[in-house]
Amino acid sequence: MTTAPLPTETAPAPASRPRNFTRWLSTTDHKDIGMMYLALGALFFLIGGVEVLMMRLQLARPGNTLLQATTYNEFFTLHGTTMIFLAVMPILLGFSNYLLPLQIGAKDMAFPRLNAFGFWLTAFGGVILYLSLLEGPPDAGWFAYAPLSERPFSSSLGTDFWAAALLMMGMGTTLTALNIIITTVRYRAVGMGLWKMPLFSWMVFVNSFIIAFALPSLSAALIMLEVDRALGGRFFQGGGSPVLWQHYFWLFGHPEVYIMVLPAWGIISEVIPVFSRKPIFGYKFVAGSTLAIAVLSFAVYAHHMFAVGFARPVNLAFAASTMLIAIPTGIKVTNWVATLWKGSIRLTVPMLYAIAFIVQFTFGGITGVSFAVLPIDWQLTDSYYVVAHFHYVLMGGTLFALLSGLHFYFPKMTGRMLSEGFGKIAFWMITLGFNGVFLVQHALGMMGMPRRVYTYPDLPGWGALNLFSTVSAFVLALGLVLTLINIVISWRLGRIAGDNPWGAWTLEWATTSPPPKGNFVRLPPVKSSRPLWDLAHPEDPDHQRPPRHDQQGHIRPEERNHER
Ligand code: HEM
Ligand SMILES: [Cu+2]
Repeated sequence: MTTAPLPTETAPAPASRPRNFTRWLSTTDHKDIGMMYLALGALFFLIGGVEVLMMRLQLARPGNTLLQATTYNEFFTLHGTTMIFLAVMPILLGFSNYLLPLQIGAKDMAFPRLNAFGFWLTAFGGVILYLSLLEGPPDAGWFAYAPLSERPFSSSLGTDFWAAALLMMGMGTTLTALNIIITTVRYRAVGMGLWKMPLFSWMVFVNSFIIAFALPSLSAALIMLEVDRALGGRFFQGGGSPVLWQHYFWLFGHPEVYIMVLPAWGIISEVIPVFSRKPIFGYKFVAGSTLAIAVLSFAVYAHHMFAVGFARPVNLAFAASTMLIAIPTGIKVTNWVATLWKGSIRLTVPMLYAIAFIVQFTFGGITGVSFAVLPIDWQLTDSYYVVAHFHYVLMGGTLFALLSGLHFYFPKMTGRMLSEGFGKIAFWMITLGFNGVFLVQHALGMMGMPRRVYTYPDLPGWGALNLFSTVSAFVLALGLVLTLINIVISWRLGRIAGDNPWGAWTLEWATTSPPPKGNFVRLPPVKSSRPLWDLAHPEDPDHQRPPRHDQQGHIRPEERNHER
């Protein structure tokens, strides 16, 4: 194994960190904004977590009376909305903001002030959502189906706050996406073609197009809903069509799943090669399949609506597209596993999270495809099987990838290493806790337990499985608290990281940790997708390697086991 030496002269000490609170308010540095997104996401993750622990306590035994029905409705609405829009989205925008300019060798985003504006819109969206507590929180679920979300059935102002919050956050996210697109197109380092971009940047780039095309559908739906609610309009009520809401919502809602998962895939595609000491297997396939997914993510949206009762050809079309999207997704999983294959694997904490990601995400993907089989969907829709499925994708998938990224990039962001020992204990608690919470919910769903119920009767097995799920949730929560403690302590006392502690190959590791304002003192030349490898191995650079396969398509013998 070879570890790349540090390729740059050491840059001067970073002078760009805001030192006091008011500077945080006015900063336009992409790294500061990235950190603020991460902090915002962590804060709301905590809030969404407390909400869900209350829900799990209520569900711990049959006939429990800790929460009332209405309170439970408010909690799951706030939990779902918070986790998606205020925890996961800000965290992935935080990584995108922090890393994209560094990975492509840029000084900052194309429009730094717009970038800051996007952040503050998101933050104020969060404030508005929680201001609803004063007026009665929203209670129509995170997808706010009409007519439940219309005035006659949801008369408090909560749903109006909810809609206003989502509109504001949507605007912020869209502006950020446009900024990312322009930054990527205009500010890549000399020599970095689109197909040489690090995979995280590549996926964030593609993701920004999904954002730009998906969010308008949500915004339109929200405005129509407000016309109904505030002005007595009839889009989704009184002769309008409640199903219209579902079309608008899921035309945003399914791409949203990929909006959350693409950056996660990007992180995994950075972490796996570094800790296998091999280049990613099939770079072009990993990158290219992302494009297929971007298109298909819109084409599958009505698989959330099979229970509506479409005509048969419509059902078939959406079932088929849903099965189809498993192909480019499967390509990615195959490429990650092939990268692990015969690599010299280092089981660091980021790598552990990445491996858990692959297993759990694949599992969640398979239960997802099972819904494309219509009779299965009709049987299991709105049951705990669905809750189990989407938590495997969103938490076992996305959130585990974000935790992988956190442990991988913490040294770059703070200059210090997280404790590996602490990290491993937390990893096992989080992984066992997570699987404990959600694995049994597949069984509960198949036994007939509906979702969104605040309590349930004492049917055989229901009480025991729910109790197991609740206890596991606390193990999981404890693991997350340990992670937080690890962050706080290591930030002050952790081992000094240096520029490139993991021996990685992309440009963000070619500058100091944390990077100075303007990011780089001098950029190394970029000729392949692994510039730091090329720099460290002038005798064997990526861009001069003969193809790995001979003319018959077999891997050449000297390529087998070759560490690149
Ligand atoms: C900390 C671990 C978590 C636990 C224990 C948990 C548990 C739950 C529970 C019990 C429900 C209510 C199910 C129902 O009554 O239908 C729920 C709903 C939901 N959760 Fe989580 N969750 C967790 C993390 C997350 C994360 C990380 C996300 C997203 C990224 C998320 C997204 C959602 C969504 C979208 C809903 C649906 C809300 C709705 O029905 O409107 N959860 N979760
Ligand atoms: Cu979907």
